[in-house]
Amino acid sequence: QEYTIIKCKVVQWSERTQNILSGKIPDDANVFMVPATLRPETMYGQTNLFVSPSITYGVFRVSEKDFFFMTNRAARNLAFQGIFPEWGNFPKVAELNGYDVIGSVVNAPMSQLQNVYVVPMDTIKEDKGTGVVTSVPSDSPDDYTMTIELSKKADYYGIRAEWVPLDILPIIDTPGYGNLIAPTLCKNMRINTPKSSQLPEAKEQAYKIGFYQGKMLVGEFSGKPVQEAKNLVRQSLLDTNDAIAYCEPDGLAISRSG
Ligand code: ZZB
Repeated sequence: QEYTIIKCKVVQWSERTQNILSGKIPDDANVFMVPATLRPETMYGQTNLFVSPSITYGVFRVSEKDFFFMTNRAARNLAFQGIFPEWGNFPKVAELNGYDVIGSVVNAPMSQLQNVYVVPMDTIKEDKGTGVVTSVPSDSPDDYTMTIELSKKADYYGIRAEWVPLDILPIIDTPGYGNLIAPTLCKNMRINTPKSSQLPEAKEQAYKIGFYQGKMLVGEFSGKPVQEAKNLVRQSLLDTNDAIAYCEPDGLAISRSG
């Protein structure tokens, strides 16, 4: 799978994380939380960043001043793709639980909101991508149901309701499903929980319809079909150094040992 890794720079750590990281990274360090996405053209619609409260993440040094927050497994994979200074090495300077970083604020490149809060998502898989997921509730049924869930049960999830924006902005138009395909699909399929067994089907549909019939409504490539805009947005993110390319190995040797 060819993913795009988005560099979401931390602008404010949660208090727990400040304590854990103190002394472990330089004062002027840039730390990026790095979600992996298959849909770079949706980055305009990011509203949150998801981490799993039950996954252990690392902070890895990618250059003197730059650090990435992701799973061990992702760091190991990236170490064989020329992201770290030394081939095969992925120096870890700290370990954090997803739980620790909830409430931190990151910059979400291209997003209409600019800065977004880090919030929990239980269904993140440890063995996929970087273990960090950017939330695009307008176009991802998983993200939409989690957004609603979090805003309804903020206390239960240990967050503040205002961290989760509910004014979901349209970014892609599709015939038949309007400009908010994820909420529309969830409504049509009566999906109302992030644990719904219907979500994979909704996701499949959203991918297909978005890609083959979607048209951009915002950004530099507004008016263009998603099929065209996808690579243009990706290239633009790579050019501004807000993203890096990431190939997920499907061989077991590497991905299993994380
Ligand atoms: C932003 C985005 C916007 C995404 C969208 C999807 C959609 P897949 O399809 O199963 O291969 N993701 C990435 N890593 C993880 C993880 N570790 N656990 C759970 N979800 C993860 O999954 C790829 C997509 O799943 C990625 O692309 C990411 O969310 C999420 F509008 O990034 B995506 C219809 C989907 N739309």
